[in-house]
Amino acid sequence: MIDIEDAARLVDEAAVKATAIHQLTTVDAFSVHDAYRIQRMSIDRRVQRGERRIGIKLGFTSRAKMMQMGVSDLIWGWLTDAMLEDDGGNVSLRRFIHPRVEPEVCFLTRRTIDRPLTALEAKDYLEAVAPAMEIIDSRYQDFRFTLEDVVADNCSSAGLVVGNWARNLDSLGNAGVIMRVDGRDMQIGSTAAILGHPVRAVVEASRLASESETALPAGSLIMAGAATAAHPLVPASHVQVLVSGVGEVDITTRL
Ligand code: OOG
Ligand code: MG
Repeated sequence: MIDIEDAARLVDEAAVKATAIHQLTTVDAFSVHDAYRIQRMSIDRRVQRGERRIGIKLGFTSRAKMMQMGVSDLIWGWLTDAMLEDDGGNVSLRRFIHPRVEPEVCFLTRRTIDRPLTALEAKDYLEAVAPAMEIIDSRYQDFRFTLEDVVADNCSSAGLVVGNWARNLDSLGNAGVIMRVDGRDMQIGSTAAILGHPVRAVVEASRLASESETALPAGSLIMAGAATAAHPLVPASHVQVLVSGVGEVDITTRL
């Protein structure tokens, strides 16, 4: 049987040291439920080091991502303040193993979410939306994992960049999304790829959080999941994510 505490230490240390580890499931099979226990314990370790939880992320909310990674269940993980990078900033890639970048949208909540919400209700719980990038960095060798592995590894969550907040959520249902690297459009999609409408990510977040008896305080961030496949993030590049009607966000990278 897997030792939850050992597993949490392994994924946490891999992140801290930016050194890949073998998939946990190759040693011991474990359930998705146990994977979330490992995830929670690994986040507790971060909190003990002084990091603060700032919200949650959803993963595999689009077909493009499910196909890219071969995993088809919705997953969720935690975001902490240490993961935040500045919009327009210069991001050092030293703290990552093999980072990838994804075009996303990020929601800011305005009321505590402590029960499952319907799509109609969800909008009332939201303050604003912003164009965003997620930097994912699986702690597993070759960026390969099973559903249980990736959940235990906090869903590859490693960094996020959030652009300016927009109050108008109306144009969000089918907004064009472009991820541009050094001026070239590497990924093109639509926010409709995110569960049909990104607000559904908030519905799913409310369901998943309630199932695990977690309340999301007002002012939390919810990353809706990538609208397209992820792209490798390499040093000395300029990455932009443009979401029509919402705005854009960009970073440059260095070693
Ligand atoms: C897992 C995280 C997936 C998304 O936006 O779908 C994710 C991974 O692909 O490593 O963040
Ligand atoms: Mg993501």
